[in-house]
Amino acid sequence: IRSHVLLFFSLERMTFLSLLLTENSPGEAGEKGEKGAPGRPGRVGPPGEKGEMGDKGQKGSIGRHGKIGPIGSKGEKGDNGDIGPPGPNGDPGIPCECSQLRKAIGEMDIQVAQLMTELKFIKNAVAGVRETDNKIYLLVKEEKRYKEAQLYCHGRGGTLSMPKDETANNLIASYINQAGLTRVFIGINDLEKEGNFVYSDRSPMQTFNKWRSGEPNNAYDEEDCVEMVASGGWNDVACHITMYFVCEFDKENV
Ligand SMILES: [Ca+2]
Ligand SMILES: [Ca+2]
Repeated sequence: IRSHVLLFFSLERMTFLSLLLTENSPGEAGEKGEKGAPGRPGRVGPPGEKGEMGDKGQKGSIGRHGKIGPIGSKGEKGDNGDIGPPGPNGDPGIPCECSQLRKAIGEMDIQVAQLMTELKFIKNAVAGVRETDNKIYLLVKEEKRYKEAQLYCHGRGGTLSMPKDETANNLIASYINQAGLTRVFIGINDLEKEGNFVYSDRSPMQTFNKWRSGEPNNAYDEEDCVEMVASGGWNDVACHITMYFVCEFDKENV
């Protein structure tokens, strides 16, 4: 600012001196001076009027990804999936002696069954046998058909009882009565030839017999086996019915 003020005053004094020289002694006009230096820039003008709104700018580029949001709430349980495919075969097992064990068990089962049968036989025997000088009689309290009863006695070294005299018949009858029974199979049949009764050892009937009145009658044409009733009497009956029976054993064979 101060340099401008000094310049201003120096310009004013030059103008005043110039005027004094003009009034006092007007000379001839000098030569035209050289062109002066360009003047200072002018003052800043007033702001212009507001222009019209420009065109809309272009769409900006896509912004950055936002931050990851908070964890949502737990969803509901889904349905069961399909059954998967079967898995691969397992490794082979350790070989065992199973077949031998099964065989052993099977044999033991058979032995147990045999022992049970023997036990029944012994129970019968303990219950009391009857004997004569040369025979032993055993009442078997198991209901069997005639042929099964005969097999049972034969399997134990005897036969179905064969009363061949009064003594034997009375003994068997007594045996039945004391056991509270009314009938048992005895070893007499006409299986091979109708009306031709023989003992279970195939020996023929002798003169001795204890047929009840009207027997044997071969009722319904099917009575080929013989029972003894409590009185000691005999009756031919069907072989397929089942009842208790009496075995006899020779003492020599026991
Ligand atoms: Ca008959
Ligand atoms: Ca009869």
